[in-house]
Amino acid sequence: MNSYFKTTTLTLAAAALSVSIAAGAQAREWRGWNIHPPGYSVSEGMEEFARLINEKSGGSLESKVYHNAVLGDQPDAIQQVRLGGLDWAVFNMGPMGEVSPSANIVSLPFIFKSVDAMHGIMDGPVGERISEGLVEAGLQPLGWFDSGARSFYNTQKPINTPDDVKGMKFRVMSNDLYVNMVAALGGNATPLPYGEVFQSLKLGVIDGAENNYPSYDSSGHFEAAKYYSVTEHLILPECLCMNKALYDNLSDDEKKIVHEAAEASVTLQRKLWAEGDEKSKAKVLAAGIEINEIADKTAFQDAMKPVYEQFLAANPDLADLVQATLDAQK
Ligand code: BDP
Repeated sequence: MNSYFKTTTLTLAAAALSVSIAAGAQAREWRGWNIHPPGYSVSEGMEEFARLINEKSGGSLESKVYHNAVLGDQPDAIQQVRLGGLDWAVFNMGPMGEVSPSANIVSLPFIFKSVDAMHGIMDGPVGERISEGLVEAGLQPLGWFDSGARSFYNTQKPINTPDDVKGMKFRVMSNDLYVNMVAALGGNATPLPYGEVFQSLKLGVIDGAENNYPSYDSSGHFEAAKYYSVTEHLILPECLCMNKALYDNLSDDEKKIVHEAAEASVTLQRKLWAEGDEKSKAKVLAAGIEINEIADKTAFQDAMKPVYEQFLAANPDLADLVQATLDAQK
């Protein structure tokens, strides 16, 4: 080997090494937290986000989804994404109320008349204020996923009126508003991690819980609690979001990639959500679940008055936002 060739080869090898080191250093894997199993609409949407980030950046950004809450329970994961221990996630807006008071607007029972109304609100000025609150809490929202409407289910009987809830014990997500919500119906609520609900239903530690059809299905809760009563008391969006500092440090091109990936993943998730909602309802019905519709929900809505009053007394600065949300649906 002549010396010119040798030097050139060495130089090229060194250059290749430094490129790969640089790429390696840049492409620190962004860990995405997910509570759901693979195949669930949220999981598919997140996979799409990660795939597009990797693809559009040509590998200079790298992202991966960790399903089934293997990186921790939701309230902890929210703290982790705020602090940068985790990089991104899809969080239900329920437990987000604990880190940002304005996020709690969506957790006021019956505040949205329909999923469409919720979308309209989240895409408008109220959604903007909620996003600002999350940004202040260290979370950069990138898009809103669907999670339909939540209803009560239990091991004992159909719920038709608030009276039927009296004395029953329900699991709720981590948020005081939900404890107050169940109390206002005469029941008891206990916040429990999602992963503990099935066993708690089986053991009779709780009588019921509340969720949408796809989660009632994928969690297997329908096998333990066969009475599903369509109260639709909460219509909660879910937030595709990332650590704010991580987002702020991205270049404009990288931010563009992140936003494009988020937009595509939201579109996919919402489509899969609509399909999955129907499929799960059909599946639990076929499994022998008893579903009761509640034609007139007025009694449930009226019972929520003290929940609103308590919330507004504790958060007087959010009164205009609550009013704007209600007015926008008149
Ligand atoms: C599901 C949400 C998930 C929640 C879960 C729960 O998608 O984020 O953690 O409900 O009830 O519908 O905890």
